[in-house]
Amino acid sequence: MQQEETGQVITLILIKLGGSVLTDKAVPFSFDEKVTKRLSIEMKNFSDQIIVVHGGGSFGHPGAERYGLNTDKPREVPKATAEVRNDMRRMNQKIIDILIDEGIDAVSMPGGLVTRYSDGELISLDQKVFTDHLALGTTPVTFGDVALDEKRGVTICSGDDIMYGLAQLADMAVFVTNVDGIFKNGSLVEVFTEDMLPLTVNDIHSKKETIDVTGSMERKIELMLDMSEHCETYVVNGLKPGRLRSLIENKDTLCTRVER
Ligand code: IP8
Repeated sequence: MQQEETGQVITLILIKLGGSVLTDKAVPFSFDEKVTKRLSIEMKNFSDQIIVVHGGGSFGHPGAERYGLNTDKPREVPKATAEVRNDMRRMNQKIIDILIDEGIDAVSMPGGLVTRYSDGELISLDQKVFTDHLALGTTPVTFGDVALDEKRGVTICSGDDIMYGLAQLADMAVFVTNVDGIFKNGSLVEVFTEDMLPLTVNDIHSKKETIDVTGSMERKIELMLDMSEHCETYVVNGLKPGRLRSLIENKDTLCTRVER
């Protein structure tokens, strides 16, 4: 949280637009312009600062899987890096175009250029490049990417890792997904705490037939629990109009808050 000279308090919100909201993960290179546009409208004219993070969806995950980029032995590294980076930049360009059309001064900050990995683990993220762009008044838009890895050559940088790496700066983090929140024993949970783990198969609402190289729902929840020590952390359904906007305006809406 920052205090402006005027005394006004500026908060920073991290918003991750999940790949399953922006694309149909089962159809390579599909992109839902309508949903992206609506979510952009929900994020605009907002008084607090925002960093947008987006996932790979149907652009990033098929290539990442094809070349084993999330394993300790990625294949055809030069070609894989070029292709998957290009696929992610094509997706990012579509999002940036829509955000700018909606009047948001969105600037692209590829995840692979602001992170470093070792053996698949995030070891550093350049927070300053984000705060400097926020200070300019722009809205950084970063995304899952192919990143350098000091042991493997390259690895996948997931949007979730970037969320984690930025959590210390933020007041609130929102994971925008294609489900209403986190479910336990078939019911939506309002506040999800660590003692509710593990989840059962029935609680995991992800389509099994789609590719997601960056892991399980449980891994995501562990990461959200860690993030919740720095900022309020939520999961919300981005396919339901208005929920993201209500959440960032601190109005009541259906979602899950994650709290350690
Ligand atoms: O969808 C993955 O990002 P995520 C990025 O946030 C690639 O896990 C390139 C697969």
